[in-house]
Formats: sequence, structure tokens, C-alpha cells
Amino acid sequence: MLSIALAGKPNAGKSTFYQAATMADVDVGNYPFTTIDPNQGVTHARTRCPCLDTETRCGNCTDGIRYVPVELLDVAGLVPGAHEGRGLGNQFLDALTDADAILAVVDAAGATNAQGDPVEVGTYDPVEEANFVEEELEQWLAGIIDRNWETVVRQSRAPDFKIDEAVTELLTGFGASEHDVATALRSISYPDDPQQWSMDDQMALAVDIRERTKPIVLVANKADIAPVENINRLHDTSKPVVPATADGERALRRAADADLIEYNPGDTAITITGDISSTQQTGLETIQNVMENTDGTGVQAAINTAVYHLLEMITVYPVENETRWTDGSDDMLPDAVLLRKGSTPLDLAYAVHSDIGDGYLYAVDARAERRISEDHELSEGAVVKIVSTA
Ligand SMILES: Nc1nc2c(ncn2[C@@H]2O[C@H](COP(=O)(O)OP(=O)(O)OP(=O)(O)O)[C@@H](O)[C@H]2O)c(=O)[nH]1
Ligand SMILES: [Mg+2]
Repeated sequence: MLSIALAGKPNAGKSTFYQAATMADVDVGNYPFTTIDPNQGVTHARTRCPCLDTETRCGNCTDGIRYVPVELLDVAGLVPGAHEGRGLGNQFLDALTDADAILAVVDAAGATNAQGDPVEVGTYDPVEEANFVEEELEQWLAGIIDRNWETVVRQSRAPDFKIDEAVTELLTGFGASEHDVATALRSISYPDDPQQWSMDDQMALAVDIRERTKPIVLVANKADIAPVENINRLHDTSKPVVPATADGERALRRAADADLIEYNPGDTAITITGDISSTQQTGLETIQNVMENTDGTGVQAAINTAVYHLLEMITVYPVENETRWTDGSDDMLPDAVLLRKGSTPLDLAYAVHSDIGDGYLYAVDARAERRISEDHELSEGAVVKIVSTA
């Protein structure tokens, strides 16, 4: 499953975001290092269900809103200098290695200082921490490269030495594929002889690999109490920024569960349907204000930005019956699979199961009800029947 990790300073609201996005019960507190052991749960990307193009609702979506499972990780807070062991140290950078993308949560209200201690709203400048998660990751990665460089130098004496292979071996633990490493090595310039590599060369490799394997969305959290000016200045940084209220999203999901409001995660507005107290009314109004300014609470938007914009995924629906869009038990559009943009029916077959991929015979575009070639580029919302010997 695609994996997204929450990272950032202590107290930024990572666990609140995690709770809101997964509805799991975890510790939240207004003090640094509330979270120590990583939490791992399931959240969802939101997309348009293909059943909207038919006369029937499939039964696996909410009125045409399709939620596709994505893994979410909530880790301990990082402080600047974590790669050198500051705060709770670099073991928590380790927890990020499995992630395909990172949601860097910042307290846009400026109510948390560099160490994660609560301070008065507006007294800390969140722009200061806009780049720190990536810097920590890059420094940490550069350290790993440096500590293992001797091995690469030793290997380089062998006649069949290939730098791509040696560096890939070094970085697989960080989630870098041979293709990532090859592309990174092509985009930086470096001396042929590994012995001649400087710290700067190693750093350039670390930066390129980080960008390629751990793209970052900045979540400007606590938008409900943040000065607008802070959010605007965060938007001026070079990263994708999503203003959010994790707290607000959690309140909305709980209210929806209690049938007090109508709300589907990612909606830009709510409808009050139950009897609510005046305190609840005031609370909801604050959240509605944020939603109007930011097109929703930002929690779903942050996940969708990571999945569909940064990682450039598409949602594809494998079916067995190309007319009814069902599986063997007549379940319509039972599965939604996230694939990289550019993926083909053969990639889909392998994503469903390696045996299906190995036994691949042909594929049918179930919308057009005609065969498509194995290297046909699939698009968002494609409904595909794979025929395989498996
Ligand atoms: N006003 C406001 N407060 C929030 C929001 N999200 C989280 N908080 C508060 O921020 C504080 C820290 O929240 P946590 O979710 O524990 O933060 P964390 O990033 O997981 O912190 P550590 O586990 O210590 O790294 C709590 O008091 C939350 O209630 C939000 O959207 N708005
Ligand atoms: Mg936490």
C-alpha cells in the first residue's frame, strides 16, 4: 500500500492529523514528544468513483465519492539537529524510510517554538521551519552515504565496478530504487573515482535522492488560530502548501459519526442535521470559517496533494466482468488500485498479484468494451478487465 508519513516539530499537530485522518485513538497533548512509538494506520485518498458514469451506484463509494486506502504513519516529533541525535534523535528519521511521501506538519499559528514547547500564538515564525524536515532528512542521508563510502571506494577497485549498483546497494534501505539512483547520478556531476568525492558531492547526491524518493507537502496546521499573514508567507516558500485544521477535521468526523452533521472527508462545507448545543454551534462556526477560506479543513486536501500531485498516482479499477464492472461475486467496482501515472494494464496485473502479471494474456477497457494493448497508458478512473492464465 502507498505510504505517507507525518513529520515535523513536536506539538505541530501530527497525532491530531493522524487521529482525524484514520479515526484511530492515539495520544495528543500540548507538550513536546507526546508521541514516542510510531502509529501506523489507514487513511484514504478521495476521488470520483467511476460508477457515476453508470446508472447504478456501486456500493463501494459514498454517493460517488470513492475513498482509496493509503497507509499513514505518525512518528515522534523532530527538532532541528535531529540527524545529530538532538531531541529524541535520529532513530525517528529511520521511521520515515518506508514512506513514499511526507506531510511536513508545521504549526502555522506560531504557537510552538523550535523545540516544540508551547508559546503564545504568533510568537514563533513558522517560516523558520518550512525547510527543516527535508534538511534533516538530507543531512541524515548524507551521513549514511559518508559512513558507507569506504565500501564504495573499495568496490571501485574491481574491474566490473558500476557506481549505480554500488550506490543503490547503499541506499535501498532509504527506499531508493536502482532507477532513482541512476537518474540522480545523471543529474549531478561528480568525479569518476569515488575516492575523489567531496562532502559536497555526497550532499548533492543526498539532496537529489531525497527529492526523488520523499517528496514533501507542507501542512500549515492550526489554520483556525493562525494569523493569515503566516499562511501567506508559507505559501511563498517553494513547496506545495496546504492550510489545515487537523483539530477541526477531527471534530467534524466525530460530529458526523454522531449524526449531528452531514460531512464526508474532503467536503468543502457541512450541513447541520442534528440537535446541537450552542457551544457545538460556535465550534462548528469556527471550523466553517476556516473551511470557507481554505476549501475544506485541509486534511483530505493534504493527502490528495501527496497522492495525486506529488506522487502523480492514478486510480484504476480492476474488474472481472467488463459489462457489469463486477468481480466473480457480482460486487461492482470492488477494488481501487493506485498506480503511478504512465502505468499500463500489465503494471495493473502485477499490482493485483504477481501471478496475474506472470500469466497476463490481454486486457479489456471496460468503459469502451474493447481490448487494449499491454503498454496502453491507463488514465484516472480506468476500469480494466485483465485476462490471465493465473
Ligand atoms: N488550534 C488548533 N490546535 C491544534 C490543531 N491540531 C492540533 N492542535 C493542538 O496542538 C497540540 C499538539 O497536538 P499533537 O497532535 O499531540 O501534536 P504532535 O505533532 O503529534 O506532537 P508530538 O507527538 O509531541 O510530536 C494539542 O494541544 C492539539 O490539540 C488545530 O488544527 N488547531
Ligand atoms: Mg504526536
